[in-house]
Amino acid sequence: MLTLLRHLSSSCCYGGRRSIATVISGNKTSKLVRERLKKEVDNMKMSNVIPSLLVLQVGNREDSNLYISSKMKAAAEVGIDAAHVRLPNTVTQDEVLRTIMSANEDVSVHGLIVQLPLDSINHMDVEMVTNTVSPLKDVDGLSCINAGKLSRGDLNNCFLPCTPNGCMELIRQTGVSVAGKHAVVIGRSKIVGAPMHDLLLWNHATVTTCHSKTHNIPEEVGRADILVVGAGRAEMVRGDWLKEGCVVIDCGINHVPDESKPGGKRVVGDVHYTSAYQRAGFITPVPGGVGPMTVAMLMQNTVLSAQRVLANMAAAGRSL
Ligand code: NAP
Ligand code: LUD
Repeated sequence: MLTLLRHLSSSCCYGGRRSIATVISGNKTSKLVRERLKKEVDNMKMSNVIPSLLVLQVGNREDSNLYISSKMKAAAEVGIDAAHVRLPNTVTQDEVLRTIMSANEDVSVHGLIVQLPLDSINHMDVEMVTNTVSPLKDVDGLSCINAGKLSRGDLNNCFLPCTPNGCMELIRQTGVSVAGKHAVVIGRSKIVGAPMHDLLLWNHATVTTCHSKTHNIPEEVGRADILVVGAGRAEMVRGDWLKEGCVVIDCGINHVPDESKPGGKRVVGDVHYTSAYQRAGFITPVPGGVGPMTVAMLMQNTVLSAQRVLANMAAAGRSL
């Protein structure tokens, strides 16, 4: 009975007001992506190419360790040959750049990422570090070459940043078309907000991007058919800001105190889930939403990079 009520209420107005949203699971969607990639990797093995990924970490942040271990686990599942190199927090910028350049030159490495933030006692120019990664191996899509291509709509000729690309995949799961919709992004960072804006724009949405200086964010949010939030502010977006039936994608990962939990804290998003759930048409949970998709999209980019290498080898062979 409850299932029937939920079905009715998520697809139409019930009792005069629309209620609960459909939850878009990143856990389930990322599993489907990993299964598809595993088949692609198995096919590539016949050509003797195994996609390989190098994850470079500076220092020893607990959150980075967790995210990298998810990436290593996903890689093993898909059949990607992945290595994790952790440099101590005493490393100099020159040593970091040298490590990146040697991976750039290593033909057996298809994908290279530098996990952020850098945890070092020495000064690091993050822009210089991310831009030292060869654009051809930049499976995080963070170098200015790949970001520039994305900003100009050259989507098929670059690596798309993993978190925004994962958000697009989750939006696709809803069946809601992006073209012509009003999308609102909260945040304009290089890793989430700015590329999210670009991806929505080139998928033909009309996009408003909000940031810390935006006046009246609730009013902007109220116009969104599709809302993507990456502000790093626990439960900032309230349900009563939302347009009824909208798509809500929550990138936020925030730790808030919770005495009832073993570690004394729990993870919440940038959206107040319980109130948003009452008003949205679709919503992603935290955890289990965007996070696992970030990992899956990194695997996808790594496989794509190896496939591009293979295609170039085949083209070179043909021209001999
Ligand atoms: P960031 O670099 O700190 O950027 C935050 C952005 O939000 C900035 O553009 C900032 O505006 C804006 N902002 C901050 N407070 C705001 C407010 N009160 N109102 C409006 N805009 C506000 O953070 P990030 O790296 O983009 O990450 C954002 C969140 O996503 C964090 O919780 C992070 O942990 C999470 N994240 C999750 C994933 C994932 O895979 N799930 C991946 C990456 C990040 P200004 O530009 O004006 O400062
Ligand atoms: N740097 C990332 N820094 C941080 N959550 C991730 C992430 C997995 N260069 C570079 O990996 O793409 C990156 N490239 N990022 N992030 C955040 C960001 C980076 C965040 C969450 C998860 C990767 C993830 O799997 C799970 C979930 O949301 O269900 C668990 C969340 C938890 O803390 O319990």
